[in-house]
Amino acid sequence: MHRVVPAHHPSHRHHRGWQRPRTLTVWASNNADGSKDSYRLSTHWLRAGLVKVVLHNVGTFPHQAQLLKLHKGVTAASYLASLKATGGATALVLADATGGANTVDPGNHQVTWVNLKAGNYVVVCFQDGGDHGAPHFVDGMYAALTVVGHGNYARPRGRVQGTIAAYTHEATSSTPLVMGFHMPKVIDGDGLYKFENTAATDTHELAFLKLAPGMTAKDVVAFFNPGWVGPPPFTGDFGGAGALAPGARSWLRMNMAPGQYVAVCFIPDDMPPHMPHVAMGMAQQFTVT
Ligand SMILES: [Cu+2]
Repeated sequence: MHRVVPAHHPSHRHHRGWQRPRTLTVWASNNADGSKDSYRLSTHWLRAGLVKVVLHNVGTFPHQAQLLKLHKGVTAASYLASLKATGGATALVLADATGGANTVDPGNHQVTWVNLKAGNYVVVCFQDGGDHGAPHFVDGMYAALTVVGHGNYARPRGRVQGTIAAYTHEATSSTPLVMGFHMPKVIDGDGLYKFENTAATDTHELAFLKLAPGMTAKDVVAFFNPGWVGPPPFTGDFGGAGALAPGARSWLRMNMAPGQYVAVCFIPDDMPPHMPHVAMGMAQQFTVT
């Protein structure tokens, strides 16, 4: 028998957060010369818990959608002002990296999932492709986002095919500092994978580059250091998962054609001269089938 729940029943008085969506779709675009970049967001409110983040690059330069949770007292406006004043150097001083969809080439997309707690967030593109080389947040690729309510920790549906773990092994008296990725040597190009940051203090991201023929992860590291001669050893951005604070995790749906790829992290090191982690050796080659 059909049961009608009366309007005054407690189930009709959910916390308002319960009615907020749990999917954030971001369309990233730019004008012809790259002097203006912009996001369109499906929502500026999300419900706490497992959130699906979908990035569509509808522009003509590579773009990303990095989520960051602002520290108490930091507003979206003050954070942007600080990023602009410091060229992005305060990104992880005033906020925690909370995943998102990493950089994809024009026409491509990336799907990720992450558990978010209530708070004030921003979506930021730190890429600097364009006519004058400024990071895209300077040109408008920046948005505020609010997460409300309570959510239980959850993982996406579907079989997780493997784990990619970013790590930092701090230097000891007998071993050097090493950063890298523990990951399967062969990745399913449509598979669902977990990404976790096992470092104690470093923020790490997971970005995929396609290797140019004959090139290796060593070449990619060399490219981001002084002295590289010749064309880039990679041919494009194939997504990945946004940066995560130490101890955090997310999931991503791979979107790569078969071939040779490299996983890299561009987060600037917290120690001077603040080299991107990839230049310090954080690059791992893998095969996509
Ligand atoms: Cu890193």
